Amino acid sequence: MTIQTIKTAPIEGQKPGTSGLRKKTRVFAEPGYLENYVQAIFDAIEPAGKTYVVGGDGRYFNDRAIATILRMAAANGVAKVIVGQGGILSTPAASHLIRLNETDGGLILSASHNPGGEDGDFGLKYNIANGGPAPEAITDAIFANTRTITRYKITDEDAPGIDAIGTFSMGNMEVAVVDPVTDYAALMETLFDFPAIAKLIAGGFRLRFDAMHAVTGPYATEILENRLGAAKGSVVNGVPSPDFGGGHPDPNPVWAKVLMDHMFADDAPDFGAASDGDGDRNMIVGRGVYVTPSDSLAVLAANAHLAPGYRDGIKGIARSMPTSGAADRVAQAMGVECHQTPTGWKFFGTLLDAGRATICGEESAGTGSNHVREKDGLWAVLLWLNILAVKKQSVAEIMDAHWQMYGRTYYSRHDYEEVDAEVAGEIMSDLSDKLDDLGGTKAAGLVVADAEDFDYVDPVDGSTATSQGIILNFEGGARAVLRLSGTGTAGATIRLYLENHVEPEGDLGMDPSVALAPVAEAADALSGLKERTGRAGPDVVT
Ligand code: VG1
Ligand code: CO
Repeated sequence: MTIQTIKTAPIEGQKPGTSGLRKKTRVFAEPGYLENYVQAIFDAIEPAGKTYVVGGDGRYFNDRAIATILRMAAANGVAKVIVGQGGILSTPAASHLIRLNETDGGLILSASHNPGGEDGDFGLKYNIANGGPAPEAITDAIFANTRTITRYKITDEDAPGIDAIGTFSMGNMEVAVVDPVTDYAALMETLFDFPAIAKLIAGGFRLRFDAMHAVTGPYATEILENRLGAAKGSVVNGVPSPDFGGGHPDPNPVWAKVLMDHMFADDAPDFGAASDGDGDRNMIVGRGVYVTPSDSLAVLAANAHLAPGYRDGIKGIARSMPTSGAADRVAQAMGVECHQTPTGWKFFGTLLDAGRATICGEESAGTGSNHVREKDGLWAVLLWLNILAVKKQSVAEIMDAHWQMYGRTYYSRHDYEEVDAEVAGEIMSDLSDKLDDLGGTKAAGLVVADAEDFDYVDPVDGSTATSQGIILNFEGGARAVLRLSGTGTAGATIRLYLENHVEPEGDLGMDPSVALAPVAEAADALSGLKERTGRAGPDVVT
């Protein structure tokens, strides 16, 4: 095996502050592009003699990218790579393998919920030894390397085939190809009462899991059908496809509309769920009832003790800033810590490591716990099933009881996609400039109580993140948040997050769009969102 050192030039690409690189697949596949990014990672982490996990969500280019990464890992002196069979690993399963094998980290290939395929998106991120996304100090170093890189190292030897389980060698590097599902499924069995869930299902409880042609298919089929006894065919779209069947693997009522329709039909099953491209997100639907991710986080936190893995209770709850305050009310009632972090799972890592949070969640359909250091779609599904099995209530009954106790926080997110980046930046900076003067301002019948540009200081390690979104608090408890997406690959996406809390004695049965209409109008009046983007309304409402 000979190591080749190939001359290269800096690449454009990573947004500072994001935990990985997401780009159009065609850009990633340009000669040298992936190689440059991989070398930028290796130059930031001193990989010689270390062990890493490598796997991805199976989208187009996954296989070729893994072959390149293996050749570069060998050339950079890596001792061992653990790779999922066929290149497949869901993001939570990769996080688990990193932790289980006490490796030094991992490379996860995914653009998550972004569409895949030759004309879709591709992505790559580095996770650290705790199993979680690299913190900003490391991603900033990687970013800096992409701007100064002059060469990358690669072997002339081809990577071994990874379609069969086994151990191979590339020079001094060992390549262990492992089953992607086995260890993850075993972990789930330690957390949840599988016999109780199996009994529920054997008693006639019906479920449908839509894997959206993405990575969770094999995991869901093994766990839900093979181990828990759900009828064959309960998992739909369960074979990962390179372009996700031409779909958009984002589990929300818009992109998972087929599942939504199914769950609102006359013969709907008792429980429906979906997951995203890389398996870290979840959507939960009961018969005739959609559970918002913010509410799901609150319900899971309130009932986690019903599952064996959380029998002793939870230490704290953490949610991303735009996620609704529903979980805060649960934390308060339980007397546990409650944290509000910037968007992105990496901010939960320090809290989980320090034992200051057990359950974490984001409004974008991500929930998880201290069992790994990523959000985990199937974990949320299984915790819901465990709760349903113990409570012997329907999803609708559980939601009603929750709202009767804590009140209901109506919630919705409006996305304005592919906005001109300059216009989007101006909307945010103009709003930011006038925050101090907004208190007392009337808009659409609401009065601004206060406004802030969200800055975060990590309570564990003191690291900071600034300007993470603009919060508009209104008198009476409603809130609007505006922030720019960090995961899009075309133009800018402005996200407007809306919430309105109603106490238990108030109207708990409103249509969310009605409950939130004044908040949306007020946020629009204060930011000029529609006028300045030239849009009549949002592109996606979830
Ligand atoms: C989105 C979500 C955020 C999530 C991120 C990664 O980011 O809003 O909550 O952490 O995607 O999720 P943004 O910057 O576009 O709003 V995934 O499933 O890509 O790993
Ligand atoms: Co994802």
